[in-house]
Amino acid sequence: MKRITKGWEVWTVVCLMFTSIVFTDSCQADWFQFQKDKINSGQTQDLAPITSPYVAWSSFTHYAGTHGIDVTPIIAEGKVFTVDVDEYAWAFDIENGNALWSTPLMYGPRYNLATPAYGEGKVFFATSTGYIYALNGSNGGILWSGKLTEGLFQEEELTTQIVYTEGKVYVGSWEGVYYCLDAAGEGTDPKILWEYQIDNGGYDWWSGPAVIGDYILFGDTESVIVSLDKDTAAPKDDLNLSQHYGIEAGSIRSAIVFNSSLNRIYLTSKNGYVFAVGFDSATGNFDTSDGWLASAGIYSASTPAFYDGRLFVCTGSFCKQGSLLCLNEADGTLLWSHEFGSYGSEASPALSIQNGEPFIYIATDTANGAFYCFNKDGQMMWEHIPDHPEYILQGAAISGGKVFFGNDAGYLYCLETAFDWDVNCDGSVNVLDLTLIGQHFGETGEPGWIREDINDDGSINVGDMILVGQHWCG
Ligand SMILES: [Ca+2]
Ligand SMILES: [Ca+2]
Repeated sequence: MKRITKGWEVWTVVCLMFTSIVFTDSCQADWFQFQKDKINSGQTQDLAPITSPYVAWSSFTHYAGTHGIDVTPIIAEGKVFTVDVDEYAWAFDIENGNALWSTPLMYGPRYNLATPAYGEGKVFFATSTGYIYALNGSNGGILWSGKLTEGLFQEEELTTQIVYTEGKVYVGSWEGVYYCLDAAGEGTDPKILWEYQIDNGGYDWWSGPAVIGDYILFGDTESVIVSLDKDTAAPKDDLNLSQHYGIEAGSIRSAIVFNSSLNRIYLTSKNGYVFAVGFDSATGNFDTSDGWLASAGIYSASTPAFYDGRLFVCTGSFCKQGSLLCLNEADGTLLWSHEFGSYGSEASPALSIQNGEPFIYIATDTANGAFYCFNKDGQMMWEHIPDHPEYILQGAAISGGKVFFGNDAGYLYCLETAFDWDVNCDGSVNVLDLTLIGQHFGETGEPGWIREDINDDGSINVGDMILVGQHWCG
């Protein structure tokens, strides 16, 4: 008790001396669409928390039955955009989570799986009722909109993520049509530039496109991937993965990611396979003499992400046990896996590259769905279960030291690294942190062995309390 009293005296002095907090902004890049860009790279050089995450902000959208937010957030204009179960489109201030606008898309409620995309000041949304919308990113006003699909019920769904690039918007439907639209629209209507229709099968959830050079690539429910001219839809090449590899690949629920150094694409299929296939971005042709096939063991809907010879991918779902896998990018052999237990993850890994090392961000699809950071060797850096726990169907967006995700409770979360002096990682520097130091006052150990040793000198003492005082925010 005496030690705590001593600490309080010191705190009183330093509190009078220091009244302001200094924050340093880290570099902030945008995350315009699913897995960040038109090739679904899923990686950024921006920082993200690798230790001590805290909820910088959380914002509620809507919740209905068992669903809330089922798409990955996207980042542009200093805003975080998402769409919820009631088909409300939202923009939140990236710094504080304040709702800047929300726009009811007219034909909800149905839960949406199409991650929106941003381009030229517009946010493009596709819905499970088959409508496409372009909203003004500044105020949420609907610039143009219209229905694309013709079927009913599930046949009505626009099912894939949206990709925007160079004035064009791409999206696919359950009933088997891929669309290319003019981002400018036609008055208040959509302007379709081309449609590509298949006779058998359709486009499964999340089987979004990649635009690589002059070509657009995507996979279908019959395990066929195609390469088309992105401007005309003229077919360039196709590959039936089941036939080529002599397997039952199943429907493709993955987008395609491109490694421009190796001239390879990666994707997964529903029956638990991971594919690496050579792709010549100059000619638009697949090169089946390059690449490999790996078994992921169980269902996957995850779009892989890669960095420096390692490929990361998730398996499982709310009802299927699954893992985070790391494969050798050279030959598809398993380097490590982290098992989740009776459930898995349908997230696509998002990577933050820090000092040349990838950190992997994913979430789990279970009732207490958690958000995770792993390092490249499979060590779990942290696990965060939201204060409104629910299933987390999708992955994350990363920007400027923050990581963003939504869950089925209808909450959008922003996690950031807690400052060293925020001992209990609650986002405030106050009496609670000072109390924790007081409880360990006088203890010694390895430098920084507990968070209370803020100055990493191996002793819990006045020096640590001064740091709290210097950053006091009440
Ligand atoms: Ca605190
Ligand atoms: Ca210390």
